[in-house]
Amino acid sequence: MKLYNSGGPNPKVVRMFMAEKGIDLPKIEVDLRGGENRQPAFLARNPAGQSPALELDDGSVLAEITAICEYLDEKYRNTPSLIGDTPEQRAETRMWVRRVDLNVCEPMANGFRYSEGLKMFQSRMRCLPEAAAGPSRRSPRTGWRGSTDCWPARISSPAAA
Ligand SMILES: N[C@@H](CCC(=O)N[C@@H](CS)C(=O)NCC(=O)O)C(=O)O
Repeated sequence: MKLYNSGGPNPKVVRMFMAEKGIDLPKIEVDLRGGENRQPAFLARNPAGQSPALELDDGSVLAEITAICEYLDEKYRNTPSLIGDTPEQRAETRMWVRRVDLNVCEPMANGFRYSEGLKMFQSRMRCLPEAAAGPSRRSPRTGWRGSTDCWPARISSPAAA
C-alpha cells in the first residue's frame, strides 16, 4: 500500500489517523500548487483529482478520507479501533463525521474556494463566487449561519448524558 500525500487538511486527517494507529506507509508527494493532481497521471488513479489517495496492493485506488480511514481501521486490527468496536459506537462515529463534513468542512472549504482561493480553484472545479458569503441569516437558536437549523434542539450523545 502507498499513500498519495500532499499539503492541505484532508491528507493531514489520514496522516493523523495513521499516527494514532501506529501505521507507517510509503508516501508519494503530490504537488497540489503546481496542479499535479489535475494531470492525467494522477487522474488515472483518482478521477476526482484530489489528495489523499491510497493505492492498495492490488493496484486499486481508494479516495475520500473517511473511506481511507475506515479501511485502515479495519485492515490494522492489531491496534485499537478508532471508529468503534460495536455497531452502536461505529454508528455514533459516523453520525458525527457526517455532521462535521456536511455542516462544517464542506461549507468552510467552499467559502475559501469561492473567495480567497478562487484564483487557484476556478480552473480546477466549478466555483460559485456568488455563494462565498454563505447564508446571511443567523440561526436564532445557535447564532450560526448556515443549515444547522435542521439539527435537533438538543444534540444528545450517550457520552454527554
Ligand atoms: N472529499 C475529499 C476532499 C479531498 C480534497 O479536497 N483534497 C484537497 C487537499 S486538502 C485537494 O486535493 N485540493 C486540490 C484540488 O482540489 O485541486 C476527501 O475526503 O478526501
